[in-house]
Amino acid sequence: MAYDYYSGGAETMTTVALNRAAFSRYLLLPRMLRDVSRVDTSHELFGIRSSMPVWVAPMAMHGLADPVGREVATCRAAAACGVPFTFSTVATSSLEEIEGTGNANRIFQLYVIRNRDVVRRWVTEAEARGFRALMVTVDAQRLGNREADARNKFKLPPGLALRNLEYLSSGSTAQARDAADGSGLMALFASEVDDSLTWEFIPWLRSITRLPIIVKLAVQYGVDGIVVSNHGGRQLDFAPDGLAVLPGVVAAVAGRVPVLVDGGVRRGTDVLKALALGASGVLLGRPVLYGLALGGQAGVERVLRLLRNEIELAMALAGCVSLKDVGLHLLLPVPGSGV
Ligand code: FMN
Repeated sequence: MAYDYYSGGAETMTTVALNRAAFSRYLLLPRMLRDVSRVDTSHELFGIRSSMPVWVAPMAMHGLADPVGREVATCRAAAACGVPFTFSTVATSSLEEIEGTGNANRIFQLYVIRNRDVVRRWVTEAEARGFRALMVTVDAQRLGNREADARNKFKLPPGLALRNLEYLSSGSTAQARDAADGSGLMALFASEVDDSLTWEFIPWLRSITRLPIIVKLAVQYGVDGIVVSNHGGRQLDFAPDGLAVLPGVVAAVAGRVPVLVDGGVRRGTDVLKALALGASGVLLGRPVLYGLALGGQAGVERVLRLLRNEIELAMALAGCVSLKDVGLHLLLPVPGSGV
């Protein structure tokens, strides 16, 4: 049940496959005879520093991978590797526990539920507890049709709770645990998440917080950053992969705010390609959960270190000394791949 939930996506899973395939549309053209004895992978966005141009993506329910460590273990691993951690609304740890991890670079991901008093409470509390930014997810007013979860009657195992949703009096955590049939998560989304949400929400959010607002897409509503994402292929099946639309988004944004991208990033070369196409950074999803399932905090640290080493080596081999050297000149579109 947990593996299907983590690895799966919507319906035919075409978008899940596209996310990986996208990176194969580009080859890398290295530059030679550059002094790469010291390669600097360090990165900063919104004042949030990272040891590499990668943040941990918001992902629900880390307790399915590591029932003891949960998001706390992931957040600690990210801290040990100098990587920012995004904490999902649908987490199995509390805001207080995450504050206690010692990771100074924490972002709170917001699913907008109908109950705006609780939304306000999350935002205020995240700000008070030292979270550095808000990431508003706007592609999940309804949950995608994840058929494996419905078949498995996906539910939250005993001993875990959706701590942020405990602020609701409606017993939503119980709903995720006890859906009569079908996916418990689907039942929870249908009852709590605001499917009437529009852009008018953004100015409201701006009025209640000083934190940077990142939308996981809209400069005109006063956001501070954008994540180009298809939710790891878990929402609209046949949504395009991030790389396909990234150059258009970057051109439209024209440098006004940073543009991140996610989906299918697995290798250091993937990160280079995303940056070369104009991304300001990438989010890393499933590999983090797989590391957590296999080795708890140490497993997540290993995943992040492997990726950082790959980025560093790829930069050296491509002749890039710092992230500023990564650009479109490195890319050779594969002939016939449509780019
Ligand atoms: N995105 C959110 O904004 N909020 C979530 O709670 C959330 N939960 C997720 C749970 C799982 C198991 C996975 C795999 C993804 C989830 N996502 C969520 C999407 C990720 O933030 C991210 O966009 C995606 O996983 C990136 O693709 P990748 O897994 O191929 O790296």
